[in-house]
Amino acid sequence: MFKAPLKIILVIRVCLIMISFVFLLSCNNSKPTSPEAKLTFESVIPKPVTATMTGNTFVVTNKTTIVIDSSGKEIFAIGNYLAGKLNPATGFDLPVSVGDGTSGSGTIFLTIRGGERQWGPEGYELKISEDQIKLTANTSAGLFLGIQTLRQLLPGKIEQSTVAHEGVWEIATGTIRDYPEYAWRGSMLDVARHFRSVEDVKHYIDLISYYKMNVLHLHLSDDQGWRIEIKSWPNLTKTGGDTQVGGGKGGFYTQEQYADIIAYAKSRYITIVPEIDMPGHINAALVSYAELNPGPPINREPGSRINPAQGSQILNGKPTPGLPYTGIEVGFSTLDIKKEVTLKFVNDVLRELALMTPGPYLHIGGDEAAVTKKPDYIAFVNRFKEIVEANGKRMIGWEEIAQADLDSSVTVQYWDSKKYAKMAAEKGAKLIFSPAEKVYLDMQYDSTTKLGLHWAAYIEVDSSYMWDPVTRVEGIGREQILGVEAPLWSETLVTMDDVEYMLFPRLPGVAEVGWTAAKNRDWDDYKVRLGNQSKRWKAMDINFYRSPKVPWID
Ligand code: TNX
Repeated sequence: MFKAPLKIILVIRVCLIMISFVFLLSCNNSKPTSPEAKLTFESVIPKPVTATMTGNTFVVTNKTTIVIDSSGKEIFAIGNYLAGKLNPATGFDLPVSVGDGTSGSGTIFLTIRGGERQWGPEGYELKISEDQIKLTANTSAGLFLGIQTLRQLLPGKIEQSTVAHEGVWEIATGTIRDYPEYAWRGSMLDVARHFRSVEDVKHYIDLISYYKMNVLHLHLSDDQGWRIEIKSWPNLTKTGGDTQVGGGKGGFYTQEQYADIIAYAKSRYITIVPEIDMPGHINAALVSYAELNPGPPINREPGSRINPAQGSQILNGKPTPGLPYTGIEVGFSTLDIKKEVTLKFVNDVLRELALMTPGPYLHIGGDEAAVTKKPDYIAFVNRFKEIVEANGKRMIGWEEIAQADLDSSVTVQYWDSKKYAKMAAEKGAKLIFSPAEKVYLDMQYDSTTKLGLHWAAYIEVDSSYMWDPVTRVEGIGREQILGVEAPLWSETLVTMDDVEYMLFPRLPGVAEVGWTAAKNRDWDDYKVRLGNQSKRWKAMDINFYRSPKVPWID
């Protein structure tokens, strides 16, 4: 009598448990991490300090909301920036609102409260559960950098500028805690040899900020062109801005355009470091003002405009200081320290440059001054330092400035000579590491590369990744190293496609050398993560070199 109902009760019980389990699962929206989302989570570049997965999935849907912890202008801009990165490919219109992060599921919550000291100003934590993503940082810069990681946690198609109809926007759940090894992670763009429009510079800023770089060094003058408006010396751009390598029309930034670039960089937490290259690499200024030329003025009235036809006559000839130059030889021009007008020129240029640059640094070049006498060179650099400081800024120069009287306020950019790098360190200067044979991104990948030069080395993607600032120059300790910078000289780079081809795939590796501690870096691990980036570059329409060293997955 009793036995049958007991069995039935048991079966009913088991059923109930199963039903409630399924119900619980569906309530939780719990979905195990897909292999794709797992791979994506493991492929972040630069590699974060720690990253652990918890096995489930957060899905961005049209119900997802972005919530910020205060109504401050800057944090609101960051919320909108994130929405701007997610909306085009998803086709959603994610709202940004202020809240305390407790408002239900499906939120991406951005907060600058509750961070840890150890993360510093650029660190962040991403806590991803099935129903919320919480991004915490100490500053808005940290939030911005955390968002770059978040972008990389989504499928590569998220970077498309048009709706990806087949897109499923899954993110693996887990926690990422992250902060940089070096404060200076930069790239230099040479806009002197080939000019780039403001829009192109903004695009460059977006490319480098995606990999958490925070400095853009603009090489604004060289023998072939002067690219920044100096109101007290108008011919610098009127005449000196007219040329570029190969004879193209060149160009320059007005002070307003330069301000626009700086504002854009600021919104991406990037500091602009402007460089006026002196006392060598100065031909564009000598062309613009005959009185700046060493010796007697050449063949024309001071300040007169050069006839472009006269310039084209020397296109393929030897460089003649004071005449327009569109070739690629270096080291033939110099300022003359004995002329009074020279110091007026330097004073005016650096004063105007300081006034239009909110960042703390002015770069005075100082490289390859092959026709400047050594005592003059040293006197020049010492004067540059005084003038830069009188204008409230700190001087940076290429490694050769190590020969001058430096102190701990100066930063030296090492590019070739370990001797100069050491000399700079011994004088107490800080160092930025840009070893040409590793991170000169204008160097060819191998002998078949059509663009670029190869005077320093052929640099394949593994070589540009496998080095470390601390072990690079014996005798320079970690505490004197500010960070790393990848220069892109542009003698051979005409279009933005050319620029992208030289940057990718090497740029992310240099960014990782700057961000990720050496003990967490390993080529065999890195190349797999790099191989997972190409889908992103395709979605962004980036032209890149498909290095045979990398297992591309796309
Ligand atoms: C050296 S490195 C230069 C530049 C060239 C570059 C080409 C340095 C400070 N000067 O003037 O553009 O090589 O790779």
